[in-house]
Amino acid sequence: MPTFNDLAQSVISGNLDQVTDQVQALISSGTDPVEIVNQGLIAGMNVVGVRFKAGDMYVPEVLMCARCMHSGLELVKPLLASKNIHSKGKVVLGTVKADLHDIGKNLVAMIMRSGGFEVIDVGIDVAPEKFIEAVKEHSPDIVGMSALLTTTMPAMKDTIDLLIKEGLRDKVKVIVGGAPVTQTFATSIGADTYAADAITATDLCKELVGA
Ligand code: B12
Repeated sequence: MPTFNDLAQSVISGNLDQVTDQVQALISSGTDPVEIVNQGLIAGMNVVGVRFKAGDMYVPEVLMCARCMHSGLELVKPLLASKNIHSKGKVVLGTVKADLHDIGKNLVAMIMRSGGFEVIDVGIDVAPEKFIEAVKEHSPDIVGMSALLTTTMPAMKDTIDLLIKEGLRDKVKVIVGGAPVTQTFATSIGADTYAADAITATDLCKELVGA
């Protein structure tokens, strides 16, 4: 059976077949899907992040790693989703305008669903107006926004400001996240809360809806 480290290494090397085989082997052996994600897939992606920043990896290689991550997540998804049946609340979740990073957002969606939330994933590069449209259409309990770039973080504030302008701010709770986002930033833009990872995000959402 592969170790978590083997899986992380396969993500780092962008080897899609190997990632698929190893995730499947870990699932078959009864390994906790949350551990496969955290200790294998995310651990690998964290190393990719460090190397990318240092200039040791380039965008095409990172995209290969992202593909591996995506396929791995797709394999564990059904296991996570089957854990809960009753909806604890509805979340509209998206990556903000001009930001195309979706791995973290997808993970948050997956863990929230496994925690019993109905998640409406509005995708990437979501303009404030599109978030508002989704709020009007779905009447969620919570709006979740993800940003991975310092340049796109202000779009979170723009979205909250538009919620206020449209008279919708009191109807939803707002949670924000993504690597550059902090609690201080979240507070400064008027979000209800911030979480550094998908599991904390899900726990905080339960608190926000009183579940
Ligand atoms: C993968 C990646 C890419 C991929 C994205 C593929 C995809 N489908 O997502 C590609 C190659 C396309 C890419 C492109 C770019 N990237 Co990039 N990318 C990354 C990288 C290496 C990993 C991000 C990731 O997926 N991490 C793994 C996931 C699981 O972690 P996460 O996203 O942080 O999510 C967790 C938490 O943050 C939290 N969370 C996330 N979202 C939310 C939402 C809510 C509501 C909550 C509560 C919590 C939460 O929970 C998640 C799970 O625990 C990071 C490095 C890093 N350290 O973050 C750079 C990084 C984010 N990228 C960076 C840059 C500069 C770029 C580009 C501008 C590069 C370029 N010159 O073209 C472009 C911008 C494209 C765009 N317009 O968005 C910089 C940003 C610098 C900055 N401070 O702004 C980083 C930090 C790399 C670096 N150090 O230089 N990138």
